[in-house]
Amino acid sequence: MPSRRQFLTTCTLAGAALGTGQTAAAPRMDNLQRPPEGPMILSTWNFGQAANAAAWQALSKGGQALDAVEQGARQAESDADNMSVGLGGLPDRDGHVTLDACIMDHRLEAGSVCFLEDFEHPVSVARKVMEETPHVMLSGDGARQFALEQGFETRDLLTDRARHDWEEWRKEAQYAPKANAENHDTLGILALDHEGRLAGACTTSGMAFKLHGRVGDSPIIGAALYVDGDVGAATATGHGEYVMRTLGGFLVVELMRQGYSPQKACEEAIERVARGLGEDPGEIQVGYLALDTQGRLGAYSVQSGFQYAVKDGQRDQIIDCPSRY
Ligand code: SD4
Repeated sequence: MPSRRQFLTTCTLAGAALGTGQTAAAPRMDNLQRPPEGPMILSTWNFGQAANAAAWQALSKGGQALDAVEQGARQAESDADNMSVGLGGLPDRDGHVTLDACIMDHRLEAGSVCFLEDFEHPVSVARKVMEETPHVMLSGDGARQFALEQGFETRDLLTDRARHDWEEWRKEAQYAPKANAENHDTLGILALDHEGRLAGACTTSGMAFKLHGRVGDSPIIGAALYVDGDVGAATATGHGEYVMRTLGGFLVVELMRQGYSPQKACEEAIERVARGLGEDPGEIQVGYLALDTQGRLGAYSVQSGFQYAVKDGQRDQIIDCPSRY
């Protein structure tokens, strides 16, 4: 398989040979400014604190923001107690643990996998898609084949606990997958490194007991994750259908580009979600996190209960997110 660089070179030569004058888009150049307060890591939910620690360690070992978010996501993926990510994730209604993940850096480079089964670290497969292929997203069997070709090993991710919960659910289930405010634990992680590079990653087993084949927002670039190194980064958690319909990650970053603070950008993006919810959000939950190139952060959710974890040179905290309802 040609690498991304080889593919771009081929396209450039082909464009020139055809006399079209069209060349493939070159990766963007770094246009970095060191963040005044140093590096920062931001993650969804309280378990994000452990992910932040892994990400911080990657930074301290000389890693870049991209390495940090990958390591943070891998930590969550290996945590069998987290029942919405990787190992231990709750299955779909047919008993399959299907994974969605993506990763993106400050130069608009991005990789994603969705509807992938049997790999503990979908985020690392997504990074390989970004770095080793001319594509952004691989799904299902194709993603599996690619992961195997890249040397990833398969593993059964359905733990006894997740199987038990699924079997309990099946006793009552009417086979209508249902989201609720507690049924969310996706990891979205954003990092700003010493040099001012931004990156983000998102990883999940998705909505518990979803229809087989359902893909949520988490692997969709522009939905649960968007990063633009000139502006900022945003990630989402919660009821994916609401994030996908409003392209929340991209929206937050574009609002920051227009001058909104990260906080105001998250609030406006939640407002778009809330438009369809009326006076009562019911069980719908969406939470956004944002981080700009200066290390200013934003966080807002539809309803209370969403927490996020922040780590920088001074803080290592879990914070209750302000909410619309
Ligand atoms: C999804 N957004 O698949 C994910 C679920 C989630 O915290 O965020 N859970 O819809």
